[in-house]
Amino acid sequence: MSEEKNSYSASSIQVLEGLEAVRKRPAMYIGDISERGLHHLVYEVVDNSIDEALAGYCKNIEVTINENNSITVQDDGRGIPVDMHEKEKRSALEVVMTVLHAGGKFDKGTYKVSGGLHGVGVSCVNALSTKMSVEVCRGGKRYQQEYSCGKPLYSVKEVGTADYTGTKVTFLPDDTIFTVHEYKYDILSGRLRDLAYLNAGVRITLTDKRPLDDGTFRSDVFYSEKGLSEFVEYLDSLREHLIPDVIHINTDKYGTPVEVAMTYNTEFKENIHSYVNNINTIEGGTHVSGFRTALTRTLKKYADDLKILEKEKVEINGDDFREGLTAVISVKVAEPQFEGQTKTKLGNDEVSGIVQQAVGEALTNYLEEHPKEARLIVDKVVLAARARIAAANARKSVQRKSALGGAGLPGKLADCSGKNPELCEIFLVEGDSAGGTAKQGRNREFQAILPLRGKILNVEKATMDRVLNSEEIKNIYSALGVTIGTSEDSKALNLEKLRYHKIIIMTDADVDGSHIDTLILTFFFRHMRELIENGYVYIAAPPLYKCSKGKIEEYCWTDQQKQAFIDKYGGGQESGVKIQRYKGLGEMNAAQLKETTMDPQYRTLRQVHINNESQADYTFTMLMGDDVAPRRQFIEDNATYATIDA
Ligand code: 28G
Repeated sequence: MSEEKNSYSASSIQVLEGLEAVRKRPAMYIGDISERGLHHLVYEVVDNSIDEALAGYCKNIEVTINENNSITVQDDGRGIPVDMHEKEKRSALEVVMTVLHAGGKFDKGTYKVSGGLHGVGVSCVNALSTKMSVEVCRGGKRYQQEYSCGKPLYSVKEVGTADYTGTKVTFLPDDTIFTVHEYKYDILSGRLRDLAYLNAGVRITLTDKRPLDDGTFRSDVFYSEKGLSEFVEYLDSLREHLIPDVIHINTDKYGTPVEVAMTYNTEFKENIHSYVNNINTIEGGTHVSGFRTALTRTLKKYADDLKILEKEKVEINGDDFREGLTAVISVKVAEPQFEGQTKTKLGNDEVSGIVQQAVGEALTNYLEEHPKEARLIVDKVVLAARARIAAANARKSVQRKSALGGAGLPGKLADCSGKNPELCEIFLVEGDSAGGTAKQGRNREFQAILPLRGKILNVEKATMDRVLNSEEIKNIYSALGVTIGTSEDSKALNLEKLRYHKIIIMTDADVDGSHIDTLILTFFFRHMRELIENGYVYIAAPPLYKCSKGKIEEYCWTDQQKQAFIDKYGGGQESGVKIQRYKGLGEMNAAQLKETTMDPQYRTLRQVHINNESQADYTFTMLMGDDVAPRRQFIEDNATYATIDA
């Protein structure tokens, strides 16, 4: 055997072993094999195009969801090189598509700035796809290669000519590996919108080839000329502005690109979204702490110099500077260290000072050049400090009262007898009457019931002291055992005190029920986000129908299930079977509620995830805000999720 042949077979064996490893333990490479992992495949491929855009060669990226749930990504970059790879004895294209970590994170001089959280590359997507094909246009020619489960079906071949350049990849995820097979347009659009804002000047098109009910197709173009300042404008577009401008910082400090955009609205929450190499760092990290330090110091110094705080006689802390703040921080770090539970917290110490310096300088300039806006911001900070002191007093009075009332559990809570939080569940139930039924239907050893009086406070517009003083919200957080943290520098919940590891929202399957769901979720998202991030929050799924024929009874959760019952037992005729439509939890007796919705053996729970932080921020603002028109639009767009009984 020749030397060449030898090294070829050696590397091809390595490739096969690599692909096999990915297929054996997919979660190790892409996080999980459910909805998230399925969508992650798209991000891995798009990241390649983004890298090509950041290198300055690609302006347009088109993402298509095909009718069979395969995905096509096309870019107008230089096209992946197809020449022979010296060491590997095959086309560079084949190497990129089949070798684990091909292309590496660090080519000399440049670094791979994008790269999904897992940054595993397109070869992993290939390994997890039953079918994949790549087409490259380069040097006037068109090349192609196809694969099955990552294995090439033939060597890279020339298939024609082309008067443009670029790369096009189509893949069909392996449905024996993934537990979810349908792509969700909204999940992809959320990430692609973020990417367009984070990478100004790149046009990203998303098209869904699966027809809607009316025969039309969804499509969006995401394009931002100005980048993060437009991102912040978008995030605050439904909020009332405190200042008209977005402060935009775009610089390079000691070789680290730093981009920050910020503004203030008239609300009371802090909305900081941070990214490292285009990855959303939901746990923050050194770039965020550098930003906070700069914000606090610069604003404090400005207010001190004008002796405003002295005159107002108020003690300011770090939180006060961030009420009503909306900011996006994006840094590109050559060797990012990701820490934290979900590996989305930047650990590189040097980044803190870099961001601090960049933001400090730019903000100082802004305040000096805009005295009117500066005054509005400082006044808002003073207002925030006063509200915080009022909230602290409110909390003290809550604590005092609960100290008097023994364990401090709300009177309406029917607690469980078990004490191990990992095994315990709490149902937040709409209304006292359903609460009563749930109490009878529960397993009192590990299931607690907290009935809620209808619609809870809309926290979206409320100050902290109003939130803390709301009776229903007090009941929720005292039953859970966690306090809403407002201590300096840490809004972290005391999760070790959490009394239940499953918090289950159980409401009627109607419009009011879903409104209550969104009110409770808004409260968790804005004030107890870690509960969602740690996977503790669920929504119960009561059935919509009970279908029966003689002694045969079946519960149905969808219209399709109902139709299947009718087809099977009624010969397709609804006159032949009995169908009971459940309009509310109250229509079920305790035994029915138990066996359909509460008993772990039979129920299905929907776990609540935050797919995309910026998208969730925008959506909650929209759903809970004053403006009715976009809310109606949202409900129309999502009508399939909320089947409304006429
Ligand atoms: C459409 C779906 C995903 C891509 C390129 C372009 C180049 C490239 C990609 O190089 C790394 C570096 C040079 C071999 C780079 C083209 C330099 C010159 C490229 C994509 C290994 C790969 N000309 N476009 N990779 N090279 N788009 N889109 O994958 O030595 S990947």
